[in-house]
Amino acid sequence: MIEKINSSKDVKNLNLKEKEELAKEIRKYIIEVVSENGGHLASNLGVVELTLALHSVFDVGKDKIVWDVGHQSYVHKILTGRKEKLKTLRKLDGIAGFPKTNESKADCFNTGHSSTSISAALGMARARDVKNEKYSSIAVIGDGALTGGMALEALNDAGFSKTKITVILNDNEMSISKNVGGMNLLLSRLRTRKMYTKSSISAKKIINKIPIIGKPTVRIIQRVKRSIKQLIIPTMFFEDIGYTYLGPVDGHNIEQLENILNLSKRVEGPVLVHVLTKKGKGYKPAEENPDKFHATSPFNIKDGTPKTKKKEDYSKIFGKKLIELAKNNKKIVAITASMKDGTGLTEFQKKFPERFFDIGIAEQHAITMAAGMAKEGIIPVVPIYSSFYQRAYDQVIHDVAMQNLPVVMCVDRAGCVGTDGETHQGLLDLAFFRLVPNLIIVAPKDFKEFENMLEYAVECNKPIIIRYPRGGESEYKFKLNSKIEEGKSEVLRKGKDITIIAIGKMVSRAMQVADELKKDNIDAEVINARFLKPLDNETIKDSILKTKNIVTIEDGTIINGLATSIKELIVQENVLVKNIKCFAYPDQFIKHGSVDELEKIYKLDVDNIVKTIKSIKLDNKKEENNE
Ligand SMILES: Cc1ncc(C[n+]2csc(CCOP(=O)(O)OP(=O)(O)O)c2C)c(N)n1
Repeated sequence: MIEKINSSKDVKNLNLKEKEELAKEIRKYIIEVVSENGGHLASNLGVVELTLALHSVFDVGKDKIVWDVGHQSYVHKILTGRKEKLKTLRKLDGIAGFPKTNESKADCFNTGHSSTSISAALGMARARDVKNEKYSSIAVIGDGALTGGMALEALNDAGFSKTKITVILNDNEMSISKNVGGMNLLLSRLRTRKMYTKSSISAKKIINKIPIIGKPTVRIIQRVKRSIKQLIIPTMFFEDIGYTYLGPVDGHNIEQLENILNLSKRVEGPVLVHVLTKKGKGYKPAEENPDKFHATSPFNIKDGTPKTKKKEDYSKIFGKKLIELAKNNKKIVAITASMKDGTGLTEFQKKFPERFFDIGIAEQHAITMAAGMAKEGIIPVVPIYSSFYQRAYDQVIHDVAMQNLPVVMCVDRAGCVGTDGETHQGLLDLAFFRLVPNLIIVAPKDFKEFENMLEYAVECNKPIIIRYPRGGESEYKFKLNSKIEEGKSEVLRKGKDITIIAIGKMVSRAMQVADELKKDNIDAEVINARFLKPLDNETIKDSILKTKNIVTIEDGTIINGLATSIKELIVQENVLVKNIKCFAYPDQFIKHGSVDELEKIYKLDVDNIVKTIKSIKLDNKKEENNE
């Protein structure tokens, strides 16, 4: 069946049995691809029937479907001409793991960060009305994403607006881990009303027989539904805030899904369709461990075991060290925005359940709540991925930094993250946090330094950012790990020809580069900056005065990070410099690919850095000869 499918139209032409067969084949295909390439498995397996029904009922392309987060868009990609290309999923120059408007007209809006879909779909619906056009605007949002502030802001606005918009609530009771929060409680009450599903479907059959579709019909539907529901469910939250609520419906029954979606088309104003799905559906290991298979590295299909053994990574080191610190300091608490596993807090929760807070996909709330706790003498530690810290920028400024509150803000997945692509790259945090007064910003060169920094952070009594990369430490083994002191860098290697200043993960690269240069008799001094803020002006200045040649290396954007800090120092201190070369990512959004591939492309690998440095040294020698 899957061979015959190249577009939505092909799906529309299938009968129910064929669609059910297609669903099976799509599942098999997605499992094959993700087992090779890695990616988001469980969420995609959960939306196979829902996606088929959406493509059957709506005119995808003309009608706009916004996929919240977008990690569940593989089925949609298969149905919109990207079936073969799915084999290149998340690979350099291959198709992305999230919707991309430049990949297909069927992807009407880019997503990656949670809880944006209702806002975007409402925007498109309002644009439609302003332009007096006709199309449907649909947001497909998970129950996890519904815990995010943005989603609630948009629900609030859309419900009141009376704008025609469809919100499909894909409820699988899971965020990445088990979903949390009051919204989830509300949904669990709605979920259990199975009786209502049946009666609503039969009510729908009656309504479908009414020939005239228009305002009076819609009003009748809404009145009938409301009166039935008010009897069964005491408070109909969605209805009360302006939606026609349809459902819950079995998200793996294509016929019922098509019926309810067709019904939703006839309702005027905002409508919310509550769809119950199973995360990981159809693949036992994913059904049993939907959290592990939310996003997975390549695995063996037979039993779901990973193809390569996972090594120690920064998140795990973080979790272990935090437990050790928390044992001795009862004031330490951990806060996660729905990323318990990803940030390494699973064990912490088990050890200190009363000091662990999963607050939903709500980074803004996480930070302001942490500020509140810090104000009352608690030491909150908040690990959030770099790109999701973007969400909480104002909270870091307004609630933490401005009040100088000691919140330990751990920026996980900082720097280039690779295959998740541009929405998930953590390349901007050094730049945007550097602007904020009062913040201390540090980045460790290896696990040991990370542990030391964490220890320092919980004791420093100031707002502090610790940024660290995805994955493990580099293979370079450092001999030195001196005590962390505020604003003090670490000179790892003495040299006279050139000063290499690096931060975080790139410090090991600097050492490798220095080793290579030595082979050519270039004697590099290597400084581990440690603190981007406050920068160790004194040590860096002394070194530059000696070598007059500077190289900076960082795992972030070229703007306003380490490179900019050093350039500012040079100007402010009026230091005479012969050469300066800065290695960082350019001022653009960086696509998906492996970290190694991307580092080569952006000339951040050892070979390229060495080549560039050698070229400037040759220039120097020429200059010296001329002199
Ligand atoms: C702002 C932000 N924070 C965190 C994440 C990480 N994240 C990706 S998917 C996800 C859970 C989404 O759950 P849900 O919306 O229910 O979708 P499901 O995967 O269960 O279908 C999280 C926390 C994100 N993408 N964006």
